[in-house]
Amino acid sequence: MLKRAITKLKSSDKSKQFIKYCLVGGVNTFIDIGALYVFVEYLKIDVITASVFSFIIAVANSFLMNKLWTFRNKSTNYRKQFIKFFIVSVIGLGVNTIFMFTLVNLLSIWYILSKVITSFVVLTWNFLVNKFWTFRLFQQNIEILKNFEKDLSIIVPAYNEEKRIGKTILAISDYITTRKIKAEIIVVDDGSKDKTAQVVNNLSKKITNLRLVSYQPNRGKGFAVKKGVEESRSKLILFTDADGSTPIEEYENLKNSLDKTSSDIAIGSRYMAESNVKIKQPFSRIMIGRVGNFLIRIFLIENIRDTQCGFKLFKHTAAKNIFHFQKVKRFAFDMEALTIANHLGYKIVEIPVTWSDSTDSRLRPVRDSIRTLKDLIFIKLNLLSGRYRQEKTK
Ligand SMILES: Nc1nc2c(ncn2[C@@H]2O[C@H](COP(=O)(O)OP(=O)(O)O)[C@@H](O)[C@H]2O)c(=O)[nH]1
Ligand SMILES: [Mg+2]
Repeated sequence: MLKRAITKLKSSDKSKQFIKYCLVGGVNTFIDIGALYVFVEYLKIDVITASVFSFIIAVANSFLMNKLWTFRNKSTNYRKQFIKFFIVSVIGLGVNTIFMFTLVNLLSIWYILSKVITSFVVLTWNFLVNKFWTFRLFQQNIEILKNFEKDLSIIVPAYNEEKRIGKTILAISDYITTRKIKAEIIVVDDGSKDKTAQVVNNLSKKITNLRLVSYQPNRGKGFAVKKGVEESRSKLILFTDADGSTPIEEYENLKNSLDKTSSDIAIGSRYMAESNVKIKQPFSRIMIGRVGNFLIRIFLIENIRDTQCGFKLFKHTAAKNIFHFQKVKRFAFDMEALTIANHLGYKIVEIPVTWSDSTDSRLRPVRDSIRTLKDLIFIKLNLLSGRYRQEKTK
């Protein structure tokens, strides 16, 4: 019963698309004839040339209407899609001519009936090829939960963190216990050379909702967070650093802002007037961060002051969709996540947080700045070539 209802709903969605496509076709017939009339009568262009121009105008209009309305296609690659659409239209015109010739001249069918049959064939051909080729969207197999096991997953990426992570986990665990939050802590450790895994495993004997995800070899913070998101089965997903630079208490501010502003993502920020930076990062790191933010603003997304703060909260669906497309494995993954979020139309709110920098850092300024710069270009190219284009799963 439910299955049948779903199938019906899906098919009605498809037929809606086809009806829209036919409507666009109708509008275009008017545009085509109207433009032809103007060219011939007012601009005194000969009929054949005018009909080529009017055909191109009609195709251009039909392209835009179908892209933006019928198929709601978000790809920014207009040129490639238009070329495809044009090819389909020209072939359609060819099919139209062949059909008309065959039906009217060879089979002697009344020309109006022939036109009806031909239009139906050509429209269906155009519709299908445009749907599955020109405006193809890659439907992804993303598992989006509707029933959550927990309210919150706290992901802590950790690399060589034996000294810092114990204190951070205890603080998080205390916090969720006193606040009675139904949460789990997921530590993602990849190839640490110290006793990180052992420390976490020991703690997990006392803290039941603590989990360790481990793999080899080391692949960077971005990859670790992605792994954590894949593991999460909670309504909200937070990631935070193992050094506890931002205290877990800030979670509440982020969550409240998510609710208040109906956003999908709340990100901690160190660079807002109300931010409370107790211990600053070293000057060189602040400079790197600032330059990074500046470049991001120019190239990728405006309006975000601090893309790099390691404290970010996502709604389940947003996190699953965004991290599915995540490709950057190292420190630029934040920028990529926010770029994808923006591209998929998720709403981001930036919240001032407390930050006490921990001098020990996994980031190596020169090597990682160069990598980040390279990643920035990689992200922009992905964006332009439509690699983040895929339809999001609801
Ligand atoms: N799993 C994993 N975590 C990482 C990796 N690199 C950094 N991290 C974690 O990312 C967080 C931020 O790193 P940190 O060295 O404090 O960077 P900084 O605060 O930006 O200087 C910490 O929890 C690190 O353990 C990595 O390659 N793998
Ligand atoms: Mg740190």
